Amino acid sequence: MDQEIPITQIIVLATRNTGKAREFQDLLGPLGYKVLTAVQAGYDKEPKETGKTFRENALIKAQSVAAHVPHSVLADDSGLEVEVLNGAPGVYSARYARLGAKDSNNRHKLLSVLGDQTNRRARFVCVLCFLEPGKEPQYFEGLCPGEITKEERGTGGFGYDPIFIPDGETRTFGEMKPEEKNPMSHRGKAVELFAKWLKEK
Ligand code: ITT
Repeated sequence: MDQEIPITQIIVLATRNTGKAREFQDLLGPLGYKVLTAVQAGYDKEPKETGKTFRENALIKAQSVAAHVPHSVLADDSGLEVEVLNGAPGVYSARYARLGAKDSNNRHKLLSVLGDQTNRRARFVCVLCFLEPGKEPQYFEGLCPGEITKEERGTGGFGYDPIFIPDGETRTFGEMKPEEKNPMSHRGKAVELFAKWLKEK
């Protein structure tokens, strides 16, 4: 039962993105931590992501939740950087089509901006910020390079998954099962570093 779990064993996720939350449950559950979303921990506000870097935004999100819960908090700021677009949409990935856009709007916008462009190189970036009460923030970063497709393929995952093929694969993330995507994704790699740090501390 929740009451029996020491407070240090609980990690609160500072995200309102259900796709991310699902992946964190899969990735962190096996490490023995009880993972709660901010909403489950009793906090349901969303901070303004005013940072210019993934790191700044991850810290903003972690601090906003940490101020309201007595647990360790993990925030994720992530996005897609496209080479011919000089790294766009980057930190604006969630609001590429417009503020409050649906994932499908963002994907359609990217496919139409790229058109027949032959250089379709891109990479996913994930920066995690872990905040323990009274301690300095810790950051962990993961990258996943790949290519943008010309059309959507698959319905798995979230965000840009149906139009992203990671290097070394022929299928999009949208065509993969979570257990296939997670170990090679930007988030999976960042969590791997985080898990190593947790084990060593
Ligand atoms: P929170 O801030 O509440 O965590 P968010 O969706 O606004 O949710 P971000 O600001 O970090 O989060 O935006 C990340 C966007 O980048 C996300 O909405 C997706 O469009 C995209 N993205 C990040 N990781 C992804 C992944 O694993 N697969 C597909 N798209 C991803």
